[in-house]
Parts: sequence; C-alpha cells; structure tokens
Amino acid sequence: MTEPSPKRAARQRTADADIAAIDRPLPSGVNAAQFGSDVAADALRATGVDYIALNPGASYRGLHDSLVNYLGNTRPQMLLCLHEESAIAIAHGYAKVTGRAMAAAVHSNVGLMHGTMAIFNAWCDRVPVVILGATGPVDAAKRRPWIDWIHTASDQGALVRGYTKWDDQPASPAAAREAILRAAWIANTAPCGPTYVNLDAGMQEAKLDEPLPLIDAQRLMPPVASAPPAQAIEQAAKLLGDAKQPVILCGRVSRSLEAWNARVALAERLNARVVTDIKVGASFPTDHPLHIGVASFLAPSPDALEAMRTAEVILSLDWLELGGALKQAAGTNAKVVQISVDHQLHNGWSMDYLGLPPVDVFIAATPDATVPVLLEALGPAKPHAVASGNPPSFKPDGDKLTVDHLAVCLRRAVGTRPCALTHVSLSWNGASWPFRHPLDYLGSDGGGGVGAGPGISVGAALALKGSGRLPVGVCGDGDFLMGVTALWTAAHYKIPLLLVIANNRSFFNDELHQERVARMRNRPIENRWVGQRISDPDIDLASMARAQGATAYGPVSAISDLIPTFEKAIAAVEAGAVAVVDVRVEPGYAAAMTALMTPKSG
Ligand SMILES: Cc1ncc(C[n+]2csc(CCOP(=O)(O)OP(=O)(O)O)c2C)c(N)n1
Ligand SMILES: [Mg+2]
Repeated sequence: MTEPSPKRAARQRTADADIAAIDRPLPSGVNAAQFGSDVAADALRATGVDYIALNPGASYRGLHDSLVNYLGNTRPQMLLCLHEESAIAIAHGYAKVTGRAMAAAVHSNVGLMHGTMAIFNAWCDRVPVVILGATGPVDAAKRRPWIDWIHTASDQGALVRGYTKWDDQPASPAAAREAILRAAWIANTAPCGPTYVNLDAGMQEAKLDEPLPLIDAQRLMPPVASAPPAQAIEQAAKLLGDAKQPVILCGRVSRSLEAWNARVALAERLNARVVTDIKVGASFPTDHPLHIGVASFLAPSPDALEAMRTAEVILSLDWLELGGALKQAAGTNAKVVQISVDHQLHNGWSMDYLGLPPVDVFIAATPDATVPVLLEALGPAKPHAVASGNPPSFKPDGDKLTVDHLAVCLRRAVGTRPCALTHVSLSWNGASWPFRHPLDYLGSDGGGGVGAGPGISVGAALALKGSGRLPVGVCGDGDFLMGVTALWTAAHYKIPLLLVIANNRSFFNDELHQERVARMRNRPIENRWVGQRISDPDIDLASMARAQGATAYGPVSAISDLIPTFEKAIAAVEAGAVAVVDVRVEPGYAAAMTALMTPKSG
C-alpha cells in the first residue's frame, strides 16, 4: 500500500503482534489435516490472508474447529464480529487500504442473508473479499432434525450470484481446496470483487481417508497483469498529445503512491485539467493547480462539466460513471479515451455498470498499468504553463454548527499528522478537506448501503494499524446506528480508530427527497421531516459507542468545543483506543448536492 521503510516495518510487526496476542487458544497438538475442514483451513492459509472476520454458526463448526485447533487461530486469525454485515464491511475496509482480500465467514443461509448488503457494497466498490459460507449437510441422511433442514438451500450461492465474481459449492476436500484458492485468485484479479465458497457441513466434518497430495498453491493463483495494447496506446497518445485543453477524469485507481505520482506526471505533461470523484478513493491531489471543481457524491461540479465541454479529448481513468458524466457535459465534442477493465465484470443482474459511454479509444487495462505506458508514448515535452485555479481556502458559512465546521475543526485537530479518511458522511463537502496522498481518502461504501461506515472504518483501521497514519471515519447518525456494533470488534482487537458522527438526528438524505416530491406535487415542504427525524428521544450515541468498549465524547453542540474535543479523542486513539465523537450538526448538505437533489424544476 505504501513504500516500506524499516521503521514502518517494525511498527507494523508490533501492531500485528498486538492483535495476535488476543484470543489465543490452548495448543491442541494437532499437526496434520484429519478432516475435510482441515484441508479447507490449509487452503485458506495458503491464500495468504491474515484475518478472517466472522460471526459463528453450526454450519461451519467443522471449519471453525480447524481454524482454532488445527491452525491455532493464526494466519488467518479470527476477528469475531457481532453481525455478518460488519464482518463483510470490515473485510471491505481492509481491502480498500491493502488492495488485497481478507476472508470473512458467514453461517449458512441466514448468516449470508445478513451479509448480503455488505457484499453488494464491496461488489460495487470493486473490492476483493473471500467469503466462506456453509450449508447444512447436502446429504439429507446426515441432517440433524429441523435446524439442518431449514439451514440448507439447494442453491445458496444464488443469494449473492448477482454481485459476486464467482461462487462454488465444492463436494470434496480436494475440490474445497481448489475452490478456496480459485476464490482468492479471482477476487484479487482486476476487476476485483467478492467471491463466495459454500462448504458443505458434511464435507467439512468427514474424516479424511488418506492425506491429500501436496499442491503448489502459488502456481494455482498466478498474478494476472494485462498490458495495454500498443495500438490503442499509440492512438490515445496522438489524440492527447495534439489536444490543447484535455481533461482527465480520475476514477477507480489503486492506493499506490507510485501510480499517484505517475497520474500527476501525466496531467502535468498534458497540462490537462483533472476531475476527481468522492465516490472512490483519493486519485489526484485536490489542491493541485490542475485539479478542477469540487468532488461530490452525485455528479461532476459545474466547473468540471464546463471543462469537459471545451475539451478536445477526455481521458477517463476508469471513471465510475463515464456515460452519465458525458451526458451531463451535454454538447461536448471531445474524443473519449477510456481506460478500464470493468466491463469484464458486468452481468445481467446488477445495473451498477451504469450508462454505456461513447468511446473513441478503449484501452482494456487498469489505469495503474496504463498511465506509465502512456507517459512514455507521449515522450518528453516543453514544460507547459500549468493551468492556474488553486482552490480558495475553505471557510464554513454561518455560525451554526454544520458538517463544514466539523471538517475544518477536525482538520485543525489532526494537524500535520498523516491521516486517512476511512469514510465520509453523505453531508460531506469535498471542498473542506484536500487530499494529497492516495491514502488520504478511501472512498465511499460502493453500493450506497447505509450502515457500512463503521465496519469499513474498522477494517481500514485494522489495515492501517502500525502504519503511522491516523484512521478517521466520519459517519452520518443513521449510518452509525445501523453499523455501531462493528466498534466492539475494533475495541476487542485493539484497533485504534477515530469515528466522528455527523449527527443531524435525521435520515436527512430522505428529507431532501420528500422535499423534492412535495415541490413536484405542490404540497407543503415543511413536512419533509416526518418519518425521517431521529429525535424525541434523542439517541445517546456516545453511550452506544461506550457500550462497545469505545471512549466516547459528546454530544458536542458548540463550534468552540470541536477542536478541544477532537484533540482529546485523537490523543485517546494515539494511546490505542477506539474513540467516537458525537457532533450535533445542523441538517443540511453542501450547496451543490442540495441543488442536485432538489432542483426547482423537480
Ligand atoms: C440500507 C439502506 N437503507 C436505506 C437507505 C436509503 N437512505 C439513503 S441515505 C439515507 C439516510 C442516511 O442517514 P445518515 O447516515 O444519518 O446521513 P444523512 O443523510 O442524515 O446525512 C437513507 C435512509 C440506504 N441507502 N441504505
Ligand atoms: Mg443523519
């Protein structure tokens, strides 16, 4: 994720050792695979996953035993979660930082059902997660009365097939071993995504007749890299080299600093204006003179759309919604160069592939692999006069405590520490927090499933533990309330994290939707809050956080209390705590988001 240094590596080892000391089982003296689930556990270890987030269930009691008593709860180590949705969200957040899958295990059908929204989020976010599930014995003669029957479905994978890359229900230990290796290989191959392996309880619990022949797991998971085709690179370089005012749309890219620097070099080589998106992680320095507009959740800003209209060439680095952005920049005559492998994932169930974009040159490779090749093809150039347009320094309006005040004071309290925003609330204003490193911001929940913020933040904090980078998540109160128990997992495994709640005591996003409907129907917009406000009684969010083992502060209602409270919370995190700050913010979104959600025309 970041460049290793001896100091960082030492910190990382200490961090890993801290977690490894938790939940140590007694040595069992078992050192050879004896059961089907021991083989599955060996395969999981061979994938290289360090952790498996889980909520237990009898359908995988065989595997559970193998992880504890055969592997000794190490590589992978179990991370107990209080809900399957947070188990998957934690794996999601972890992979957002590392780019690599960790594992999650969920009980047969009901556990998987609980996890589905989080799996969908990871799918839409193109994040790898290896999910192990189970089913009551497929052989009906082996089922216990009632429970094994209700927890057996004939095609459990169908529950998640529309939003996983691959799934399987292997029928033997040898097949399970291969399925787990394949699941990790497919999940971690771009375009990344979750995979699901359903382990039959009967297969897990059956004694092995004889040891399985050894395999070379690494050769079964070969790294896959597809180079951009030379001809397409040549065409793209010609178009871009001739363009006077190209635009680069920076979309789904990795957390690699090297790739980040290559994107900056490309933009400077072309003197291209660069647009970024807050739905995905930081992709370009947002206070670079070439960066244009403010990233928002819904659409490119008016400045960015204007730049697209006047551009001769638009280069999309896997922009999330290229078709939509081009429609919004109506009237653009720009040639479009698209760099993406996302089409390899599109299926008939989920429409998260979004509108079909008109493209002139399509480069079927990842932006990370393509940008350096494109730079080389462009060759050196006279330095351009870099477009000016440095963003004005950000100042929140008014004297009521808004999310903008929260952001500005949080930034002040963070100061010069390296920090990762692991999540932001829907009310977040992209202008309030510049990104200068690929780990400064990790992107959204992917699938718009509310409740993911706490779990994603815990998973990201796990991956960042020992990195020297302070993990800070900002969640809406609705998001926090749906996912709060993920914090217990962070507290139990000593994963430091600061979570700030932008608490407007409302599912406010939907107030704006009701306002829009009221406007369209000429009905009173004053009623937009009914069925949305989370008050009377106000929920004591800090107590909910404390109940999970976190240190908590708030509710904070005065702007002047923000910085001192954040400073205390950061000190607690630096001492190893999970700290939560409940900030009472005025209901309201950034002006651009409100304008898009409640257009006067309906
Ligand atoms: C699981 C789920 N349920 C409902 C929604 C619809 N929804 C979208 S945003 C939102 C409000 C979220 O509230 P909060 O996190 O407090 O953010 P706010 O809009 O108040 O800033 C809701 C209910 C959703 N996207 N996902
Ligand atoms: Mg809210």
